[in-house]
Amino acid sequence: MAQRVLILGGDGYLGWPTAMAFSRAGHRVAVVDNFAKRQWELELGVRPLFPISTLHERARAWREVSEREIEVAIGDLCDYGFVESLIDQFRPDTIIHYGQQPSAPYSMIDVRRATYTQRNNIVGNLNVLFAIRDKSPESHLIKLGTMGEYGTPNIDIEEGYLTVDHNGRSHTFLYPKTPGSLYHLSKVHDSHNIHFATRIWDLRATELNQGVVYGVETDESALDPRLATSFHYDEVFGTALNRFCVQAVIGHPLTVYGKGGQTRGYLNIRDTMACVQLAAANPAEPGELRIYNQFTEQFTVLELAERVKAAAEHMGWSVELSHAENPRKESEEHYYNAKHSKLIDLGLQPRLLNEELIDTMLAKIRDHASRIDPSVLVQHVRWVPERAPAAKRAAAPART
Ligand code: USQ
Repeated sequence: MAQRVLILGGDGYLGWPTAMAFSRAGHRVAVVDNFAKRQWELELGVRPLFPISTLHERARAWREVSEREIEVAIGDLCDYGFVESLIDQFRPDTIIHYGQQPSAPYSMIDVRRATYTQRNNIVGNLNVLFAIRDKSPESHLIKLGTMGEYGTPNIDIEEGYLTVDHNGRSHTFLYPKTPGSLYHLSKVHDSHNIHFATRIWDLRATELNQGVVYGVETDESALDPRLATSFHYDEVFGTALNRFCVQAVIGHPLTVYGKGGQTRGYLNIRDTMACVQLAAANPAEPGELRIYNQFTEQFTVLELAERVKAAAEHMGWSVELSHAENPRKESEEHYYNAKHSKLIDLGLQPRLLNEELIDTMLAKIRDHASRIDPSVLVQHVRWVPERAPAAKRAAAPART
């Protein structure tokens, strides 16, 4: 059934392709953005690999290509008046919330970026929850969470909840979180706020705890260069596999951080489109927070780099791996077993990572190789600031 779908963060890597996918499926779609991502790009001196049109140009191009409309609204989710009137006027059946600062390294640059990330993400999300409560309580919120909320605990990761037996009694809690960056922590706070809103106000919400997304295009973005998605490969906004593919194309050693045993869930950007559509077609009930772990396979970063190296070598390129010093503080060898069956049960048919898929990525990236700026591959964002060498630190006076 056709829905009214409001996409927050509709100018981004996932938001814009999601808008086109829902529009093509016959839904009425509106996108919202404040262009913050374009501002962060300017601030850090990076840009997406493929040339990206303005949001209005993208919407016009979509109209030409598909003969369908994507409505555009510009505004900041931290401005409650804007969010309230938007939701009041559009009365969405489904709200898909991508409108957040999405980079772990960005949140770890300094206190300004850390507080900005948490304020922007948490306040924006709370504004959305209040506006749904007061203006459109039947709307189903689909919130992009992240697998990184769980961290890498030494037990199996369940889909959202954990039942704890304690002193002969039992209770089901949100799964305990041990995230590895201040960005991931902002999403943990969001999860608690959404859980609260479903428990106390009977809102309906689905949280998609998504793994690391890779891929250069979706079925819709491939229709016309003006519909391209904003693919990043720099240290701050690029994700692991996307970065390794760009590095392979220009002969830069693949930057495996530390030992490379860091295991994460991964999924193709086309599967993100499929998962979000499944979540919209199967809304949560009032008072319910559904949580899906949204990834299709898990890899260590070393396995990912080796796969890219093998694919590139079959194309006749020589590729090296560099075990660069890890700029992050994270376990480089650990247990990882995250459940992810609920979206499969709803009908997801995963597109698994194979050599053909990596070849397609490498070929498309090679076509834009002249736009690659090698200087942004390593930007020296560190989780723990480097300390001055001991000799330079003033010696503490000895106790007597
Ligand atoms: N890594 C490398 N070399 C690189 C880049 C990354 O070894 O050049 C490692 C990282 O240290 C980490 C793993 O690869 O262990 C994944 O890093 P990433 O940068 O691909 O992804 P991450 O920072 O975890 O964040 C990304 C998205 C974020 C989303 C998250 C899903 O930027 O928005 O929430 O993936 S998840 O990782 O499951 O939390």
